[in-house]
Amino acid sequence: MMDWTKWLALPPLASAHGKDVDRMMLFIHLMMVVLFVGWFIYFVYVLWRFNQKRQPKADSTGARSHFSSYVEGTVAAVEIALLLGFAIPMWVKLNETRNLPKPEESTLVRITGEQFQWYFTYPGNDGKYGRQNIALVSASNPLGYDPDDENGKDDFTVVKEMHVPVGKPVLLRVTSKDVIHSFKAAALRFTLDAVPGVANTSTFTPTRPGRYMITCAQLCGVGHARMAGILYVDTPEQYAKWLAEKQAEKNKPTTPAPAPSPAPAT
Ligand SMILES: [Cu+2]
Repeated sequence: MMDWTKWLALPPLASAHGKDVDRMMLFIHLMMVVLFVGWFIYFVYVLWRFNQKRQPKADSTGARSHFSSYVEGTVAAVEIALLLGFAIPMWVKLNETRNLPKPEESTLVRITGEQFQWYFTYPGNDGKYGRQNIALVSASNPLGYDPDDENGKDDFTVVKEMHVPVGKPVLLRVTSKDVIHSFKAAALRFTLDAVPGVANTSTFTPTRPGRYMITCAQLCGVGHARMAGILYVDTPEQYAKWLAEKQAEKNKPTTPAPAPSPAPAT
């Protein structure tokens, strides 16, 4: 079957839920085409019917038949049908997106927006994040993670590039350090606002390995346009390799070794 959503010339689709988004956009565009063509035909008809030759004198009485009432009734009926048949199922669908996958079965990523870049924080092998404390925020600890928290020992943060494995739900928590940003990955048909003081959660499942553009979808200042990043949808092997690299970087001592800590449980 022909895939009509190709007509929209959107970026190649790379998420499981994206098909529904594309179908909705196609449907909205088709309805706009109907409205545009319909009104255009009516406009041309009015130019012809009421030009000076056919209608030399203004008619102050107006419509005498019930025709216009029938038209109005029909328009109202169509709108009610659209509301019941289109909008309400959409709201139900929207509600379904609030059913988040289990953290144990997902790739966890915390995304933090800042003028003008994205931070991506991963919980490491234990799947648990360390505590955050605003008093700890500094140039070397931009997100204020508590270095003494055991859960945070294997956490790591990267900027501008995000990696996720293909085929596994990604569970996101998106927030901002300063102004309102919006995390957007067009190929995944995914956008989620990053609001300071609010932790927005949502999910998507990437379906195609590749590199995709991340942008900020909320005008947030002079550097808004360069607040871009790259989303790498990796094969499970690539992702495991990347994770291992990041973990090794994290464990490399950069300062004199701190007091010995218990060996990480495996
Ligand atoms: Cu922004």
